[in-house]
Amino acid sequence: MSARPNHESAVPQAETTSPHRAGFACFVGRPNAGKSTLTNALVGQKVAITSNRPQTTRHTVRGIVHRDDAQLILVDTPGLHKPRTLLGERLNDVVRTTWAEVDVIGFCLPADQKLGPGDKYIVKELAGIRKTPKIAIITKTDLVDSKTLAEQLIAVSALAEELGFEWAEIVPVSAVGDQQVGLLADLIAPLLPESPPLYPEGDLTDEPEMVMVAELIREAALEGVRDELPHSIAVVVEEMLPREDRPADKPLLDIHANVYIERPSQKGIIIGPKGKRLKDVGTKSRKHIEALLGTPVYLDLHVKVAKDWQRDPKQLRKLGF
Ligand SMILES: Nc1nc2c(ncn2[C@@H]2O[C@H](COP(=O)(O)OP(=O)(O)OP(=O)(O)O)[C@@H](O)[C@H]2O)c(=O)[nH]1
Ligand SMILES: [Mg+2]
Repeated sequence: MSARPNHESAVPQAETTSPHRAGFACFVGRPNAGKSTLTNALVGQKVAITSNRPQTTRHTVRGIVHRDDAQLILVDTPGLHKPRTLLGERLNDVVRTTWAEVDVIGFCLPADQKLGPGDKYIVKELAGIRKTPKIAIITKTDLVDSKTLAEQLIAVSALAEELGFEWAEIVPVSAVGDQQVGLLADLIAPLLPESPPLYPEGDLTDEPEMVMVAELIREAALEGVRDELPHSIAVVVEEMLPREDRPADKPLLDIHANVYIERPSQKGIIIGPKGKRLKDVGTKSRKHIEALLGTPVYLDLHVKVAKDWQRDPKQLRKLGF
């Protein structure tokens, strides 16, 4: 990842009494901790897909928060986990590269789960990054009572002490309940370096449209699938072309995308009886894609087998990892 955009794209800023700040803050934590949901809540728009399946995010996604006093570039990362495949290893590498580059690290810990070995493993690594301020973010506070939350706050604080560092802040938030999300931005802003904005006003992400479209299809495909299948799904948009011979006031965008799975036996599950499941995935994701692109879309989905792609370097490269 190249951490900073080209400075030529930076927007000049008038002198003010308190200096303008801009920089990068990443969210790290176990899979399913609520990192992407929090990123979206802060940005105020969906820039990262979310699901109740672990390991939903597979690349870093930047979400940009524009304020008068600061520009926060949030870097949502894949959940750090014990890797079982080459893909898993690659995802963990992405997380480690990211937290070494950012100005602030936000460690996300769900309020409704006891601080476990997976969390300790991550925080131990974070403790080694001395120079970067670290914020502990207790997510999903809407799911617990105040006593459980208080215990979690104490546990995360004690863990840092044990490892010989102190959190710059400890913040409980609920992205779904919109509790303290604004406060979190208020706490990150002063930790960023003095800088003019790094992205033009109005940019909420730097994700390419084709990637966002593929992600929206994957998000719809993840719904309702279980066990190993969520991990086996990958989506690649092959083509996005305006349909020819359409009147100017009735445009249509043709999108051709492939949904990859790992084994022929998974094909039937994804497609469903008489193709119903795949059709539902198409209908659901098309709505989100149309909202994103602001144009009617014809979505053509094909299911293909990329044998054991999570473990195969060649296939991984083809799928963009
Ligand atoms: N009740 C509640 N649920 C939440 C909250 N934030 C996230 N969730 C749910 O938790 C699940 C995981 O959320 P994600 O944002 O995808 O988690 P993640 O940390 O990005 O997961 P990975 O990308 O797999 O690492 C989803 O079902 C979310 O709806 C919250 O504040 N409250
Ligand atoms: Mg995520």
